[in-house]
Amino acid sequence: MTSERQAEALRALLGSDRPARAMGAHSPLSARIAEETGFDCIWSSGLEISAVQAIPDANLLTMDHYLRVAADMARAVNIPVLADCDSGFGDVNNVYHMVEQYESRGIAGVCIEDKQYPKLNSFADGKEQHLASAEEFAAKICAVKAAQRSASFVCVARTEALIVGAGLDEALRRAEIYERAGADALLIHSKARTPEEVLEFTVKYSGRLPVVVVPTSYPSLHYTDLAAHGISMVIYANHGLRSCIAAMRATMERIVDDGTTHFLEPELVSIGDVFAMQGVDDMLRRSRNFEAAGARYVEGCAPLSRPNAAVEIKAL
Ligand code: SPV
Ligand code: MG
Repeated sequence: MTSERQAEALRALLGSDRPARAMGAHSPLSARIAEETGFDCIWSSGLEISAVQAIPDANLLTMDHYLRVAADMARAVNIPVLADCDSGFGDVNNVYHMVEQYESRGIAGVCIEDKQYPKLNSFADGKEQHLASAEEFAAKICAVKAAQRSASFVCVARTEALIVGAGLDEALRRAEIYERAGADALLIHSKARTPEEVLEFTVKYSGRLPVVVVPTSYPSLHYTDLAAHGISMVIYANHGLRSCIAAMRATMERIVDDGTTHFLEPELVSIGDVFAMQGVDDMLRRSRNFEAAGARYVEGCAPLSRPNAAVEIKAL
């Protein structure tokens, strides 16, 4: 699907009367599993992408790295990819360049957050985190809107006001400013252990933008509560990654402890399952068809003009 079609699909999800489910992913494989499971959209997670490189989520990777992974995922699935773009990889010029690149690589929309560059993951303790000024961040939203080619491309504005302890009023003030600046949706992030402050935000927010939440630290929030509070999208930002780590650890520990992989086998997916995820059967069928077509040319039967040959191979 083109970036424009993907963007339209993401917009439709944000405008739908049921909350959309976005799944955090860091590779085409994880994105494909999310799609197969029934998620509506992929969250190209900065935390997951940096974690699989075994480095902190602190803008240590370049934009090109995040872009390549997001684009690889967009190639592998038919659902839209919303890219976590941290604080925009720099200033307004970086944001403008970023949108040109992401949109041209099939990404449906970007999410930028109002922390200063370089950002640090919202859950990292041990360093005080600071907001960019509302003016500076509104300028970045303007840069997104100016750079996008398709009217449907989505800009999610994420406020970290609650994360840095600036309070609900500041979050609401920023939500209003970001909406005026042209954002298409608001992400209200929180690291509270319960959903109260996020739900209070949804009650007090009187704007018209769809609201997006990331219930990592408040997992008790149920899907039905989202709808009741008018929340448009929920992002399960890191659960795929965390389950991979748990599963890999358990598997590797068992191999060392048991001295054999025999007892593990029933718990693992088969190599055939892995091949299916990779599309091995499709590839082999395609190559057999091409080889058969090639052989027919050598045998000299029914030589075809070039356009006919293309049609014949496409139809195989
Ligand atoms: C991410 O998945 O990278 C996010 C969400 O931005 S969080 O880790 O909660 O900041
Ligand atoms: Mg992130």
